[in-house]
Order: sequence, then structure tokens, then C-alpha cells
Amino acid sequence: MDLRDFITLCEKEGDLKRITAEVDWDLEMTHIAKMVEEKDGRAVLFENVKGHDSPVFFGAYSSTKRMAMALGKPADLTMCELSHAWMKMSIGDVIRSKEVETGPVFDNIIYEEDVNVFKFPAPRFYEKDGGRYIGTACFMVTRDPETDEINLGTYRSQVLDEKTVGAQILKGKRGDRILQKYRKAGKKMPICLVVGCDPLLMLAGSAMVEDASEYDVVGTLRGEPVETVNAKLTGLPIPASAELVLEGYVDGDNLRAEGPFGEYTGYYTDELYKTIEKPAIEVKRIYHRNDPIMLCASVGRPINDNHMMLAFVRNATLWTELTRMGIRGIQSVYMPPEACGRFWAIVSIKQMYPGHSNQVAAAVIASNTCTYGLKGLIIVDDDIRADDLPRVWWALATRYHPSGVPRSSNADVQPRLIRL
Ligand SMILES: Cc1cc2nc3c(=O)[nH]c(=O)nc-3n(C[C@H](O)[C@H](O)[C@H](O)COP(=O)(O)O)c2cc1C
Ligand SMILES: [Mn+2]
Repeated sequence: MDLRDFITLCEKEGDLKRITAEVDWDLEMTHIAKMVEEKDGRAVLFENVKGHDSPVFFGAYSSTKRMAMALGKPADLTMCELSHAWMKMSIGDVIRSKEVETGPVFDNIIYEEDVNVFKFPAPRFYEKDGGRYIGTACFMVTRDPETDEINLGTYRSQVLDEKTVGAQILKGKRGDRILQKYRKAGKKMPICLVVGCDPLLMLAGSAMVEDASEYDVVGTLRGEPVETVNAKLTGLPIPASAELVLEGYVDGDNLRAEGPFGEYTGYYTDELYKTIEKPAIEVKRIYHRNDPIMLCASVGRPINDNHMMLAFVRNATLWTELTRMGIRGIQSVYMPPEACGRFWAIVSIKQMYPGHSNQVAAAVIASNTCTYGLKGLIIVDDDIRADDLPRVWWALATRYHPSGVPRSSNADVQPRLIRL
């Protein structure tokens, strides 16, 4: 599957809204995308972006049905069931990516002197944003210089100038650990930024995969290898049918100011962040298909694209990690998109021995998936599905006591204050 197949499938399913009226990339496009996602539910293809001649696609992931379509699963599965399917498929035999001679991504090649990233219809999302963002549903390809392993990572990317884009690779991520290896060796890190491709590749780019290439994870999920071509300057593998790829280098010693950005939390990154300098890509080459379709994701208050992606991918990788750890009794795992897809986890277990729920809680907290951002965890018994939020509330009301001591009556409960 490539992005065009996915858009065709959306249209067939009645899940696509085409917007042919002229729309401004500056604040207007993102506002419309968010309103359509929230009030209409369809994905949106902007076909007429002011000052540009290529389209922009929003909302690929903003419904569970489209998440199922991206995964090639029946449209009526719940997010929990989809995460379970990912977990089951991803622990099967690995199907490695396949290098092919060439692909439509090379239909157009722009060389260094002609590189001007502003030629592409990157949107500005919110008023106080530091600029236009070309990478919100993207991924970046790097190679570990010690192990030669290929890593995919989704990091947001602001257009900083004609030949430079941001790469907000946060500290401690696999991408950062790779960058630091290049930096210590006194080298720049080769990198390819992919905008628009098989939607499952982008999801895998945002998954905390530590021990494999995400290309192989997607091959395993799809049951057939991802086809890649080698980018011409760095030799990094990129999807043969990607829409748009920026190739270049990150100098770990040359950070650039980036942001602010109206985030998926519904808040701007702190004003302080304005002065924080982050890695950036010096763009040397651009490859793109004819009429490249730019894949973007809405941000802001939940629930939109970003929250669904974060929730789905984290459910799937947390469930996979718990299974690999050999933790018993797991019935379902859910990181609610309402909680921005990453800050709260709910796990349903079949309790089998004293201390079992504590063991599960410790395992969740210790997982790589939950290292970043988990604030709280709710464990419920197996008669409640982790994604059945009304029943989870019922369990909190009747089976939980803030003092930790179970009581027969809830009449004298002293509530624990949560200050907001
Ligand atoms: C839409 C979206 C945007 C993201 N933006 C960032 C980002 O800017 N920086 C970051 O470090 N992680 C970001 N993440 C989370 C990472 O993609 C995730 O932690 C992934 O594991 C990073 O890849 P790595 O583990 O190979 O470094 C984002 C996730 C999603 C779904
Ligand atoms: Mn990765």
C-alpha cells in the first residue's frame, strides 16, 4: 500500500472529504482540517492550497475505522482489538524490507543549489507557532553507525529556512542515541525525512521499537516486505513509493532555535522552549513523486489525528512489551486518546496470585513505551475491558479506595485531592 492507495480506499469507504476551494496554508488549512475531523469525521484532501500546486492530506488516523484500514483489518474492530492484532502480528516471523532498483519517489530530483523547502505546502498550524511545519505525520530514517541497523523515528519538523528543517529528536530516544554516536565521532548524521507514504510506515516510525528496523516491523505486519530504494547521497533506504523525501545531514554540534508549537496537549510548548535549540537537517537533495501528496496531522486539544496515533501505537507496543516480558493474565491494554494517547494507561488483568496487580503495574512503568510521559495507571479486573471507560469509572467508584484499604462501605471515604 502507498498513500495513494490509502486515499482511494478512504474515498471508496465514504471516508474522504475533498476540498477544492482555495485554502491558505497559513492557519486556515489546519483550522478546517481540525473542524472536519471533529464534526464530520472524514479525512480531508486539500486540492487547492494557495500559492502551491500539490495537495495536502489530513486526518488519515483520526478514526478507529481508518486505523483499521491502514492496518488492513476489518473496519469494525475497536482500538483495543487493533492493538491486540498488532501485538500478535509483530511477534511473528520477521519479514525484512526488500531493496528495489528504483521507484516513483525518484520521479523528480532537486539538487542542493535548487533546494527550497518553501516550495511545498507546509501549513502553519497556530497563531503563536514559530513557523511552518513540514513534518507532523512524517518519519526520519537514520542508520546506527555501530550496528548498521536502520531506525525510523517520527519527530516534528519545522521549516527553518529554504535549506534547513528542524528535527526535534528528544533526548534519550533511539534517534538521539544514534545522533550522539555520530557527534562523538565528529561526524554529521545522514538522515532522510519522509513525508507521505504507506500510512502504516508512519505509525511504525512513532513506535518505540528498540531491537529492529521499523521497515521490518511493517513488513511483518503487512505479511510482505516493504520495498525501499537507496537515497542517492547517503545510501539510506527510503520507501520506493514515498511522496516526498528530504535528504541531508544533522550536525549534532550545530543546534537551531525551533518552535513554539501549538502541541497535541492543547497547549503551546512553554515560551521557554522558544530559546531551546534543537537538531536540524541541512537539506541537500529532495526527491518527490509528481504532484506529491503531503501527509499532515492535526494537533491541539484531543481528540485528533495525533492522539489517535499516539494511543494506538503505544497500546500496541505496550501490549507487545508486556507479552515479551512474560507477564501473565493481561486481557487488554488501553492508553486513552482523551488523555493525549500517552499520559494514562489502563490495563485489564485476570488476577491469579497475590501481588499480581502490583507486578503488572511495575512492568507497565518499567516498559520502554511508558518511560516517556506516563502519569498514572489504572488496573481493572478481567470483567472490564480496558477501553470501556464507563465501566472503568464504575470500578474506580466502587472497587477502589484512596487509602488503599478496601472497605465494605464507601460512606466514609476521604477523597484524595487531585490539584489541577
Ligand atoms: C505525530 C507524532 C509526533 C511526534 N513528535 C515527536 C517529536 O517531535 N520528538 C520526539 O522525540 N518524539 C516525537 N514523537 C514520538 C516518537 O515518534 C516516538 O517516541 C518514537 O519512538 C521515536 O523514534 P525512536 O524511538 O526511533 O527515536 C511523535 C509521535 C507522533 C505520533
Ligand atoms: Mn525507531
